[in-house]
Amino acid sequence: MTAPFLSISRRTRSTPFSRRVTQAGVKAYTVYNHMLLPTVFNSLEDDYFHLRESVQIWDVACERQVEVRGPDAARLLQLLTPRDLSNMQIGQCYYTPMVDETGGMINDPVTLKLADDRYWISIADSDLLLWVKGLSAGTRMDVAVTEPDVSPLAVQGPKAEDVVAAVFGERVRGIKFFRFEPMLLNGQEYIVARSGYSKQGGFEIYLQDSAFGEALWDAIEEAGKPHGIRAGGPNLIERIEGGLLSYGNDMTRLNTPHECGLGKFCQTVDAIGCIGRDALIRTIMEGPQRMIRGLKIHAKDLPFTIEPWSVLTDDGHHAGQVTSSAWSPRLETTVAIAMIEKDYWEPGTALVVDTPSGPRDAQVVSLPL
Ligand code: THG
Repeated sequence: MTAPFLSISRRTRSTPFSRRVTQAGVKAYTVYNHMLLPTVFNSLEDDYFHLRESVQIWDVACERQVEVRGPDAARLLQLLTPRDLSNMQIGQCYYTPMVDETGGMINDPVTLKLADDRYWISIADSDLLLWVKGLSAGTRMDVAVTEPDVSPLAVQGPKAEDVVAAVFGERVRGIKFFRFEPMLLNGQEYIVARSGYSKQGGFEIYLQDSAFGEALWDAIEEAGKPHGIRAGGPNLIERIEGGLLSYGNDMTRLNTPHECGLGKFCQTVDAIGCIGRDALIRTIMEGPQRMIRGLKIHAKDLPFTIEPWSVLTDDGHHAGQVTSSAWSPRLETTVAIAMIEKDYWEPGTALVVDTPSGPRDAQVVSLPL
């Protein structure tokens, strides 16, 4: 059976790097924030090993920025998240669960504080711009909410620091995890952050003018040549092993941040002003009924499906659902992210996954693997 392919049009927005991605031989895309996101270049497994050993350049322009600018910017940001932003410094990135008035996850972006009155919300795949514009208009806050011409380009992998230092200078080595600095290259300003959607280390470079996208790509590729740089993208195997969640896959509006294991990024009681605060405080009192866990599924070559797979106990009780899975060529097992009910979420618990190939034994594990 040949896999279906994606019809690309103007609605599947291209990026400032799309021509370079095509030239690099992209084999598969997904759509993220209505924009193309490359997922495979050689093969998922080959890309995975290369990412862990070398360095890759990723077109993650689909991580769109929602810019909030104006005197009420900090107040509007705190309305969106149960993470306490009161001590956030300029130059910091915060992983920020964002919730609606029921405490349900709306997005899990990285927020950058550029100035006391200016933030970028680097969003996952949901139309956060509309929610933020709606809240800002409805509460009559004094802010401008826009999607600026900003496109992140990620450099990920163990050699990333050498590559980014070769382009932007030795100063990048001093940037701490989840911090950023504005840096100049040929007269253009770029925001250089130590962050990215992999556990292999690296940077995200925020391009602020699409016209310079290919020049930036080329400078990184050139500097990366001695290190064996290749084009890549967020890798399904690597991100499951790393426990990095994918909004829309592993969590939806039906989940609280606590169910998503993001409780450590919430200070709900202190997050005064957060729209979901009352609802979340109620659910914190009850305690989460299910939580994100890793699973090792004892099976190979499981087919691709769209619907989550049911997780059961060996006597057939509902125990949860698998939301992401992939064969790990390193661990030689299928690794998965699953939402597991409270009675079964202890690591080591033996469960059964109802896969499209039939029932398969599985074990709850903690992430990262
Ligand atoms: N970078 C940027 N924007 C993004 C992503 C990104 N927007 C979409 C998506 N990714 C948002 N989701 C995540 C999920 C996990 C992390 C970042 C964004 C992440 N988590 C680390 C972890 O869990 O180990 C560290 C979090 C921390 O300690 O603060 O990096 O990747 N620009």
